[in-house]
Amino acid sequence: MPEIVIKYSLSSTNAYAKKLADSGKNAVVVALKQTQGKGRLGRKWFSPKGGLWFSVILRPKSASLIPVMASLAILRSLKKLGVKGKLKWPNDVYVNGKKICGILSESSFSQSLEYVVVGIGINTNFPLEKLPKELRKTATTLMEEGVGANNMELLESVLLEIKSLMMEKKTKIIREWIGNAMRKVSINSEKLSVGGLTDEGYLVAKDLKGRKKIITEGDIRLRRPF
Ligand code: BT5
Repeated sequence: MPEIVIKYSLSSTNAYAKKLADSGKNAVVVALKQTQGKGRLGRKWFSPKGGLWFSVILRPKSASLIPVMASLAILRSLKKLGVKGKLKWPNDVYVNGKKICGILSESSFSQSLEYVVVGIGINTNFPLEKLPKELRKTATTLMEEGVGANNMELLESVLLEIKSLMMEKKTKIIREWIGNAMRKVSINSEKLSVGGLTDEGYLVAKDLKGRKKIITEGDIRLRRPF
């Protein structure tokens, strides 16, 4: 196990972990709460006390499937708690159609890849009222799903699963991802069905006419039923 740094409050565990990584350290950074938790594309991640907010410093050869591995590690760990999660590209974890976890992966390159900081936020032990009103229809927490979780045990499980996924074959990882992905989505209002992932972690989808598309960035929305 790497060194685990636990802080009561941080602006963002990713920001703290990046500083450690820049000084050559490897660690897992946990905060009981974050005051400026970060989502992707400059968005906010609300991180009240009770949730599991942490960042892992990794130094892999390639960063491409790291968020995919992280999402699978969470899925496997939730399964051990009897919770069935589903994946939404690029790397959200949903339970009963609502977001329970987000992943923010940030890479640093000099000549080549130096490190990846994978930030993971899992809504565990707090009620939905701790999140802003506008998120209460789209988000859920383990507590809200009637599941009690020990944050440190969940952390240990996710870290062990990431470690084991990093030794697994790409094809196996991609197959597991597809098997757990939500299939019917839309991007920029275009309806698509999810078919798979490329080796780089891009989304392979088909439009309603059966034309294949590779989606490299952006946000997808869910179409119901999933
Ligand atoms: C994410 O971004 O989902 C990545 C979130 C990563 C958070 C972790 S916590 C530890 C580490 N340290 C950090 O500072 N960050 C990482 P994105 O796909 O952009 O989704 C952000 C959107 O999710 C927001 O715009 C809200 O709509 C919604 N959201 C915010 N907080 C939420 C929460 N706690 N639960 C569910 N949805 C939330």
